[in-house]
Amino acid sequence: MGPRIQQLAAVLLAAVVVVAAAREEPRKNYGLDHSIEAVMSILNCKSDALIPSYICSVISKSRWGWGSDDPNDDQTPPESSPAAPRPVRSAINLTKYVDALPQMAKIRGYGIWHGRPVPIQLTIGMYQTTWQFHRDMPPTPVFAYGQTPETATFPGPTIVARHNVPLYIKWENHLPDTHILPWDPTVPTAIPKNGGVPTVVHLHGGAHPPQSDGSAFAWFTRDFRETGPNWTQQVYSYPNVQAPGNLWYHDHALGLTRASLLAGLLAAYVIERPELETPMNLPCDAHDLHLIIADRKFYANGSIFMNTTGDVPSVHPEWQPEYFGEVITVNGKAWPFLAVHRRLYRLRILNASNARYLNITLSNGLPFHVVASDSSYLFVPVTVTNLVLSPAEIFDVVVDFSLSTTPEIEMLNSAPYPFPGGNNTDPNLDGKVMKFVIIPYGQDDDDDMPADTSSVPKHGVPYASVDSVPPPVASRYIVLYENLTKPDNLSTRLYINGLRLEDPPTEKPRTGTTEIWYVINLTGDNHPLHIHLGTLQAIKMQQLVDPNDTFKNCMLMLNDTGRCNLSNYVTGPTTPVPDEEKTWKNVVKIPPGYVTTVVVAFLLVDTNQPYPFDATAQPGYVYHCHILDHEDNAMIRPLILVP
Ligand SMILES: *[C@@H]1O[C@H](CO)[C@@H](O)[C@H](O)[C@H]1NC(C)=O
Ligand SMILES: *[C@@H]1O[C@H](CO)[C@@H](O)[C@H](O)[C@H]1NC(C)=O
Ligand SMILES: *[C@@H]1O[C@H](CO)[C@@H](O)[C@H](O)[C@H]1NC(C)=O
Ligand SMILES: *[C@@H]1O[C@H](CO)[C@@H](O)[C@H](O)[C@H]1NC(C)=O
Ligand SMILES: *[C@@H]1O[C@H](CO)[C@@H](O)[C@H](O)[C@H]1NC(C)=O
Ligand SMILES: *[C@@H]1O[C@H](CO)[C@@H](O)[C@H](O)[C@H]1NC(C)=O
Ligand SMILES: *[C@@H]1O[C@H](CO)[C@@H](O)[C@H](O)[C@H]1NC(C)=O
Ligand SMILES: *[C@@H]1O[C@H](CO)[C@@H](O)[C@H](O)[C@H]1NC(C)=O
Ligand SMILES: *[C@@H]1O[C@H](CO)[C@@H](O)[C@H](O)[C@H]1NC(C)=O
Ligand SMILES: *[C@@H]1O[C@H](CO)[C@@H](O)[C@H](O)[C@H]1NC(C)=O
Ligand SMILES: *[C@@H]1O[C@H](CO)[C@@H](O)[C@H](O)[C@H]1NC(C)=O
Ligand SMILES: CC(=O)N[C@H]1CO[C@H](CO)[C@@H](O)[C@@H]1O
Ligand SMILES: [Cu+2]
Repeated sequence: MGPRIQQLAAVLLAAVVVVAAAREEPRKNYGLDHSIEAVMSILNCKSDALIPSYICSVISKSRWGWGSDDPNDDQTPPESSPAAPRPVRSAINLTKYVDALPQMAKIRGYGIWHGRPVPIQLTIGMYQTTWQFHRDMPPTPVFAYGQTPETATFPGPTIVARHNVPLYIKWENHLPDTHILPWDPTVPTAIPKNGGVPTVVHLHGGAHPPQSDGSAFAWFTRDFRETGPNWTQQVYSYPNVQAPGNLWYHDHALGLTRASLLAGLLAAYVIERPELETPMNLPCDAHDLHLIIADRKFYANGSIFMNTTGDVPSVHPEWQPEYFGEVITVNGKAWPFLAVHRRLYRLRILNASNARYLNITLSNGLPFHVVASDSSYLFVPVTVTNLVLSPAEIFDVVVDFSLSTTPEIEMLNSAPYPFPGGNNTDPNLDGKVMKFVIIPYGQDDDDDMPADTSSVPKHGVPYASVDSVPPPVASRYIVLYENLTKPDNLSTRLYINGLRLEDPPTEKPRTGTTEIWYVINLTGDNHPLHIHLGTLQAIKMQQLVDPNDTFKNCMLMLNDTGRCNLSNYVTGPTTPVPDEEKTWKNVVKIPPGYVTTVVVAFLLVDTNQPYPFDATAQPGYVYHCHILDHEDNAMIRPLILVP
């Protein structure tokens, strides 16, 4: 079958499935905890019923509102420089923990046909709408994913797909003619001739054909009016052939990711495999939650703030190397709270910040039992008291709230920004993430809730180990550079191997093989390395000893690890790879001044089989830094697989 016929077949099949599913009431439960109804249910916790009354009374006492949308009516404290305009809302007095943590709507990414999951096609649109980030803030204009404009949310709906059941999605752009946030035409950017906001969707962590990867050059504007040079098709196909895990989907249009994700084009995607996961007996349904963390800064009128002045405006009038906001949002709410029972919860924590790293802890020291990281389960769960997340990184953890010694628990963040050498978080602002409020025994709003029989599994999956894949067939040096001004050291650009995205591909791995990448970070920042299609795992992190920048300066001139005598400098201490990161990852944190050795697998790691689709087709894939401001300018390179 050609791709077009396959597409048609899928559309027809989807129609059949929809009709069949409508007839098939009540749906069968396959003896799984994850009943389909629960998956489909919209766990929207807006209802006050979830908030015990004593908490509500505490909240109302601490209520603090602006009461005005007037940008000039800014109640921030006086600053040291009174001349500076102060359009930016201070978050200091945005009362924390007054909005309940919502769960985004779940969309089932498969149909049921004679009791079996079957492929369907979904349509998901991108809409401009408004979103209430905090009880006391005016509605904020956002770009959001949803099946309709009314149901579009920040973040968008969670798609729950089934292992080995293809899902087809028609992504529709309903966005206006202009972006709601500033972008910079001097960085490589998709610029349509006739206006409109270029978009293209990438499923982060997905193993899918290149035509469905969301190439930065495959963008399209509203109603497909205009398309980028690599655009081929309206409907994307996601085979879901990989191991089960946590993925996410977000915009990937050339030069616009930092603005479009900031505006709201991001959401979770899960691949489930019940025969493997049900025996793990993890908390499920209402006790299996997504926490999508993202930092934002707002104008006094509630609009998302993004600086319109670049740090070196003579080079890039608007581009800034990193976006940081002091307001931490979780599932689209600023410092929300969640009422929890004394039992186990599964929390799928995604850092969807543009540039902020997180180092999260629970204020009463309660540990996280990490069961998976990014889209892969661990070999065995790992218990930790803090988790360091780069942007785009996911940890899937179980927390046992029955062991809480306090009635309330704050989730705190201590990661300096930029990470690791930057400013410390403010303990009253970005140092806080959200709060868990323990529902006391006997005050249950659902006393008929069955006892908690879930558990932290003893074992994860055998394929998590780096030794489970075939030995590497090639090795490469990947060097991360930053162009800084002299003498101020302001960033004008970041890049990989001295090359641009537009330059011919140099990374051409053979599909079905594994490789070793030595990633050399010659910048001051930690960079989250993300490889489309492939999955990766750090095995060694060794510090460079280069006090006089001899190696760095040589590399800046020659870009040649041999002539610059790399081995003379890789002599520093090694830092162990944290146990909770020893599995197949979609992003690996690359520390500054280190050589990080990474195994990259271009095959299905659970079976060691090649991809059951043509991964060598055009337009290929990319790999890049997942600090979005870096990816846009332009820490991104093509990746072409060869037979
Ligand atoms: C913020 O709230 C605190 C305590 O309620 C108060 O002392 C402070 O003056 C407030 N700051 C502003 C800018 O309103
Ligand atoms: C909010 O204020 C900013 C800065 O003054 C302005 O650019 C933006 O258009 C305003 N947004 C709305 C929705 O009025
Ligand atoms: C915007 O960035 C410029 C350049 O770095 C800086 O001077 C200015 O203070 C920033 N504005 C705000 C409101 O943060
Ligand atoms: C979230 O991700 C951003 C970049 O994508 C990163 O800068 C930030 O540190 C991450 N935060 C956490 C808590 O992991
Ligand atoms: C994260 O925080 C913990 C405890 O707050 C600290 O011990 C650890 O060193 C931090 N990790 C990083 C990488 O900063
Ligand atoms: C770090 O703190 C300094 C001094 O307070 C401030 O000038 C700078 O803007 C801060 N950097 C960031 C990224 O917020
Ligand atoms: C670095 O910046 C300088 C001036 O800002 C520019 O001339 C040079 O081409 C840049 N180099 C790279 C590799 O971007
Ligand atoms: C810029 O970097 C150089 C070399 O690392 C350092 O010597 C200098 O102090 C830095 N300048 C500023 C203004 O930070
Ligand atoms: C820099 O070196 C890498 C190999 O380490 C190579 O692939 C790349 O083409 C080089 N860049 C330039 C600009 O020569
Ligand atoms: C670095 O430079 C200093 C002064 O120029 C010199 O004394 C020292 O030996 C150099 N260190 C190395 C490792 O080259
Ligand atoms: C994809 O777009 C780039 C940039 O315009 C172009 O160089 C390349 O040839 C295109 N590839 C395909 C397969 O269309
Ligand atoms: C800013 C910073 O820390 N840069 C370091 C990155 O790594 C190189 C390693 O050669 C160091 O020399 C730089 O000082
Ligand atoms: Cu980066």
